[in-house]
Formats: sequence, structure tokens, C-alpha cells
Amino acid sequence: KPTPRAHSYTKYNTWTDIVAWMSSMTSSSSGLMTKQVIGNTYEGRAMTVLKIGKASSSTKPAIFMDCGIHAREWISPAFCQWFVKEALSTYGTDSQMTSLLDQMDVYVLPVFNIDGYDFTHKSNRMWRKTRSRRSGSSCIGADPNRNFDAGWCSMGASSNPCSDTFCGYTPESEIEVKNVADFIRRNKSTIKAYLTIHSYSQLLLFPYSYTYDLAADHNELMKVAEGASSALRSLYGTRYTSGPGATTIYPAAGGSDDWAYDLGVKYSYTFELRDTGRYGFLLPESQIKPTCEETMLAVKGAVKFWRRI
Ligand code: ING
Ligand code: ZN
Repeated sequence: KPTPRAHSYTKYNTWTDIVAWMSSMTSSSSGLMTKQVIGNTYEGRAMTVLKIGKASSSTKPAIFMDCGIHAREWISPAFCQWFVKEALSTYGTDSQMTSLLDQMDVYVLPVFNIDGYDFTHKSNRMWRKTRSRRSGSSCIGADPNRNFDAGWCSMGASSNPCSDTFCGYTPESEIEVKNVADFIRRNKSTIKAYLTIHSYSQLLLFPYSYTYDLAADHNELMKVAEGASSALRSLYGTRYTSGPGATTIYPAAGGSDDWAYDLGVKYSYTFELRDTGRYGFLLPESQIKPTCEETMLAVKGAVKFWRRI
């Protein structure tokens, strides 16, 4: 058996590379990380959630984080890989990471829309949606971030299967969305925070996107977002804007953060990573490291706040 090359955290890895990486990281984690398949994608790829945390006899609160809900936003899966590496390599030396993983579990889904991600590597770099097909339409896929059951398809989404923001035929019609929603519903009592990583625009968004109404926890959500974005800015001066999705980016129904919030996951955030449009989805690999480093500060800053309350 040939020795696999070391995984690179400063490249945009293929799905095949990420599969091998998940297995080797789990094996070498000394029990700090386990993996579980939460279902298959439309094309049959296994959706794997990594659970990171010190084993405990009592039930621990948890954070759920997904990356790669949109196929072309390559910096997002790169961040999930970076997060896992940092968590495993700094547990026991970094006091913040150690107490986080002692007290909480972090569920990481490195690539949500695997079929779409694979398609962007092989056929069309700018693909956004899933890759599901239906008889009656020659257009492929739905927007997974319009397919959650939160004001579904009421605004900022399209009922045209050919649109890039197609909401799907019904809420959770996309199997990837159903698999994630089922997992979060099953673990609803422990999941305290939901983070979903997108690009680009440098925003830290929170509910709501499907309505202009303010969330019941608006002030607290805003305070955490501002703390996280100031931690992020402290490293390289990268500026983020925080606010509810509807007024900060655009109104859009069926998003995962709104759905998680309405389910009862109070700290529900969408990150829009670098940049603000110079490269957009085609962020150069040279920016993976600085982007991931600063985003780690934002995530750890938010977590620090939650652990005080
Ligand atoms: N942005 C998000 C999108 O799905 C968003 C913005 C966040 C919409 C939360 C709805 C809810 O359009 C990108 N870049 O995908
Ligand atoms: Zn996106």
C-alpha cells in the first residue's frame, strides 16, 4: 500500500482527499474525534460528521458547524478542515481549546453539498446547488440554503428549477438537507449553537433572513457577532459587518440558520468569509491560511462568550 502524501491545509482539496483525511485524522486522534455517517447524498456519497470532544460520562452541550453548503464556495470546506486540525493539534496545549473540548462537543460536517463540490472540481467551477434530478425538468439541483423549512420559498428564492436559488420541490426535498435537519433534530437537546460557513462578502449574519422581523434574541446575537468580528479583525485588520440576514445581505427564505434558530438553537450564525469581491469564489490558495487563522479567532471568540452564559 503506498504511503499517502501529507494532507495540505493550504490547498483546495478534492472530495477524495477529504475522505482519506477524515479517516486518518480520526485514527490518529487518540479518541478525541469520532466520525459518523448521517446519510448519503443524492449521488450516493456518505455524509460524514466528525464529533470532536473529550469523552465524558455526562452529556455535554454541543456546537454544530457545517461547511460547503454551496459547491463553489471553496474556502468554506478549507476552513472546516483547518478547524479540525487546530482542534486536534492544540487540545492539551491551548487552554481555550482544551477547556472548549473538555466541556463541549463540536460536530463538524466538512462538506455539506458533496455532489456539488465534486462537480465544481470536475466540470463547472461556478456550480452552487445540489445535483438532484427530477422527471419533468432538465435543470439539475436545488439551492440547499433555500430548501430548509423556514418561511420556505416565500422570498429571495425561486420556484424555477433552472434558477441558482431554486428552493426545491418541497422543504427538505434535497436529501442532504433532510440528513442534516434530521441529525440536528435528533440532537436538539444538546446542540446550543449552529454555525454555517459560506463565502464571500465578509459578513457575520444571524436570523432572520426570511422576514424583516427581529429575532427575539436580536441584541444578544448582535453582541456575540460584534465580539467575534472584532476578534477576527485583530489579526489582519479584515473588516466584517454583522447583522440579521434580511437587512445585511438580502431577504432569503429557507436558510439553514433561520431554520436552526426556529428549532430552538439560539446561537445560529452564517459566516460569509473572504473576500469582498476582488476574487469572490475564486479566492487564491495563498489566502486560505490567513482567512482560516482569522476565522478561528472569530469562532473561538464566540465560543468564549457562550461558555460564560
Ligand atoms: N450567501 C447566503 C445565501 O444562501 C444567506 C446568504 C444566509 C441566505 C442565511 C439565507 C440565510 O445566499 C451565500 N453566499 O451563499
Ligand atoms: Zn453560500
